[in-house]
Amino acid sequence: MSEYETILVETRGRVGWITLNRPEALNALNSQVMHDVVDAATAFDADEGIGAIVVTGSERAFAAGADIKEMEAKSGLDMIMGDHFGEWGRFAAVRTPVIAAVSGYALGGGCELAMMCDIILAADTAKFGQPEINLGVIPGMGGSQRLIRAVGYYKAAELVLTGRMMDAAEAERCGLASRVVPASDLLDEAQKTADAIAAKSLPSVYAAKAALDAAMETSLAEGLRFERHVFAALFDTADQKEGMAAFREKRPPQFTGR
Ligand code: CO8
Repeated sequence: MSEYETILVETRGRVGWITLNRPEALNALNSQVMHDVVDAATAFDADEGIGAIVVTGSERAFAAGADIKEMEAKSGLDMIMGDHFGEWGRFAAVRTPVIAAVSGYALGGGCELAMMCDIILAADTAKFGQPEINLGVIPGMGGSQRLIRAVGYYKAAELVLTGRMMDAAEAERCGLASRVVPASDLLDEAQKTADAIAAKSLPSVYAAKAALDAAMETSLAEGLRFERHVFAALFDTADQKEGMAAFREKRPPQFTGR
């Protein structure tokens, strides 16, 4: 895999790691970070040897938002015509499950990047927020939409309208963080969680993620229909036969991703 300017990329077992690496700007998400993260994530997504992806930052900051200095001088037309930040949609669309391992600040675009992931593991030092209102704007990478789906209208409205930060315990209580762990354990826990996912049957993992995504995007009736079709389709995989035979034979399954 090629070298990147703003991220570090490595593979640990069947897990692809993307570490945001702009310490001088608390990992603020400029266009280069977006290109790098999207490129690395889509490359991992295309690799059958990768069963899960972890995105993380530094101890001090997962990401302190979109890069304010890059955006400051732009006009509304620049933002629309340049499709500024539009590429993040390709990150949200990867089929491989993505774990955000969040330590320190996850603000604005940083919180929104975490919410594009499937699991948010938070260090006890994590701080989440949508402070764009303090800059005279609003969330622009999904914050007003995904936060409501995660925590409900009233909590999301309070955070988006006041710009208040919440700590990891509050984020877990309200359903934004999947789990909170001591900061010193964050990366190990992320690897363990990713290993557990990567050990499953790849077709069923993709199907589970697609069904979960459908729940966020469609009506209950449509989502249930989608789930039923995908559930049925998995019965044509070798891994379904292997998984159920292994249960009957009281042994661990040997999945092949077929
Ligand atoms: N952008 C650019 N630079 C940043 C950012 C940022 N978001 N956050 C921090 N930095 C820089 C600082 O400017 C500083 O650099 P320098 O030393 O050169 O001045 C360096 O990082 C360290 O930051 P601080 O000195 O401020 O560190 P503190 O520990 O004092 O404070 C905070 C940490 C509280 C995180 C503070 O840096 C802060 O408030 N940052 C901004 C948080 C914010 O407002 N985020 C939202 C940004 S807007 C956004 O995300 C919109 C997303 C949608 C866009 C979609 C467009 C279509």
